[in-house]
Amino acid sequence: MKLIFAVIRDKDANDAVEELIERRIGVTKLASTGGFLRDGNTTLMIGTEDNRVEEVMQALKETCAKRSQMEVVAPHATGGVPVWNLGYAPVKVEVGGATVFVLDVEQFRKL
Ligand code: 2BA
Repeated sequence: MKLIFAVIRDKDANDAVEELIERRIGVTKLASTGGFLRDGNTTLMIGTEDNRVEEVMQALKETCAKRSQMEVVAPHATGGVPVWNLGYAPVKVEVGGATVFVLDVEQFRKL
């Protein structure tokens, strides 16, 4: 058995959990904070059979992989300076990504 820790973006967490639950893979969602940015992120704790690790990776890739997406930048994102032309301009930003650790589980018991 393996225990997988996946550090993902908060925004991707619901999709990732739904995808795992749909595949009948157990998951616990933990609120976490990145040491570098000191910003909130989500850590998923996933216990699964060895032969399903790749399926978990696939589920995480589908829901959390790094991708570019168009986002509308609100005026405050310009640093408080009103920029009429840029106020609500859609810009391409990179979102998502997952940092994944796979550990061997010595014992798994439910007491
Ligand atoms: P990522 O490398 O994608 O890491 C995203 C989050 O994953 C990290 O958030 C942290 O919560 C977790 N993580 C990454 N590597 C880990 C590890 N070896 N052990 C445990 N947890 C780990 P943050 O620490 O807030 O980092 C956010 C992003 O800042 C990182 O994205 C990376 O692009 C950048 N970064 C992190 N440390 C850096 C450093 N020393 N210098 C420059 N950039 C750094």
